[in-house]
Amino acid sequence: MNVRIFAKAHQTRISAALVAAVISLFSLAVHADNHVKVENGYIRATIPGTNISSAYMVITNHSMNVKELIGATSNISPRIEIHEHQMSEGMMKMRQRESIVINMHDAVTLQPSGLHLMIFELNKPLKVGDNVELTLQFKDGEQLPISLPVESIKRKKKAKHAHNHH
Ligand SMILES: [Cu+2]
Repeated sequence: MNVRIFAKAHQTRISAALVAAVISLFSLAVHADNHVKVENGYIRATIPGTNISSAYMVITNHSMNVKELIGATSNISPRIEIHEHQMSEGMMKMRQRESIVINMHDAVTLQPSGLHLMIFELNKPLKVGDNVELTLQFKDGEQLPISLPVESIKRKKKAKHAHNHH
């Protein structure tokens, strides 16, 4: 009799802990909603005599929705486009894209020879060590401000290496 009562009390305590765990998981999920994370970002230093650059980064969608990147804005340039390098008839060609779709819990990598943000008409040269503020624009209206370090073209190899380990 005593044993049975003890067992029942114990069981009640477990289910209360379980409910608390479920509640905290649920609030974590709500908190993560609309959360897009940008990592490993950088922007290329300008080559003397040019006024263009490109930006690279890994964008991860931790939100509960499909996110669609439709562009970026910055006070360093009036014109930033989404570009993609593609092999076509044995030639590497660059074309503009309307957007990049990032599925739920998925990530896209903007990298040399792939997807990138192409920055035209820079109003000043970008030097290694500078930081550039960009705002990513999403189709659902979200605006995500990011800060990217300016890095030399040599970063290319390093980024590829890091990606292989991912
Ligand atoms: Cu481009």
